[in-house]
Amino acid sequence: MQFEDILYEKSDGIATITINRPEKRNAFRTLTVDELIVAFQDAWWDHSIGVVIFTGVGDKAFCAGGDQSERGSSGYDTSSAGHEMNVEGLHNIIRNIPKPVIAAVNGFAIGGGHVLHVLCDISLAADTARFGQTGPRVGSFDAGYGSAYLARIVGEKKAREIWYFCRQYTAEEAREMGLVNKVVPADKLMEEARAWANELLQKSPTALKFLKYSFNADTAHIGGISNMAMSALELYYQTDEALEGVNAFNQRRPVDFSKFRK
Ligand code: 2NE
Repeated sequence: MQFEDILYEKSDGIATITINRPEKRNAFRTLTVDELIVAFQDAWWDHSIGVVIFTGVGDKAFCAGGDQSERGSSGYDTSSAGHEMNVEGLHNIIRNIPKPVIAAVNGFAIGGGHVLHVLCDISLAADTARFGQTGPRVGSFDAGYGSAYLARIVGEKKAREIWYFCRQYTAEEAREMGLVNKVVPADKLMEEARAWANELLQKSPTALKFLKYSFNADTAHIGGISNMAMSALELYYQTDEALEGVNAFNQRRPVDFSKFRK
């Protein structure tokens, strides 16, 4: 399989999917999302694969969310894939692939990149990793799994803090709030992820599948909210308010939302 924006390899029962845009802190564009979906689909149907490890290239970032340099008044540029960015499809496949997905968070997990690790079954973090949402600062939001499912994990108060204030949290803080399962030295992260994956490979795949679907069932209603939220986001991206957020980031200037407080 030929990919431009990701790396995909399979060995000894483990599929490793790696976002490969280090110059953009592994931010995803429309093509990246499509390629991730294709790789997850391949891992889904390949019966030699029991676990997926999801990570980013380099030591700076797991994923910095949507590529803001490709965002304009009609949302994310469609030219790299020929259609709108299918973030919802990516969320759904991480949730629904009937095998555990381990996020190996090797650096920044920010914005839509933070949501990706939140959706994984297990999150392991390098001690250098940093976590956070940025939506209200850059004119975006994930009012589907990104908020409602996050609240299931860290609780309502903490989830609201994370989204409203757009702060960054250390790996240790993330572990304390239940957002990651374990923190390890950065140079041991992939070794640790493979050890967790190998442990899972010793377990009954069918039992794991039913457990995953059982855990999912309790939050399945968020899928409906996600449909609404992603549609709302498409409309919001067309507003001057959302454009102020993304333009401020791209122009490296302070953001000013004051005139939109109406
Ligand atoms: C990730 C973070 C915190 C890293 O900061 P730092 O200081 O380590 O690096 P720097 O200098 O900000 O970034 C390095 C290079 O990566 C690019 C930057 O523009 C910069 O490029 P150069 O100036 O070297 O050319 N870069 C980083 N993140 C990018 C991004 N998301 N898109 C395009 N280029 C990016 C810091 O960079 C940061 O805060 N990044 C923005 C995070 C963000 O706001 N992401 C989007 C949130 S919205 C979203 O993801 C989303 C959603 O909410 C709903 C649906 C779909 C997507």
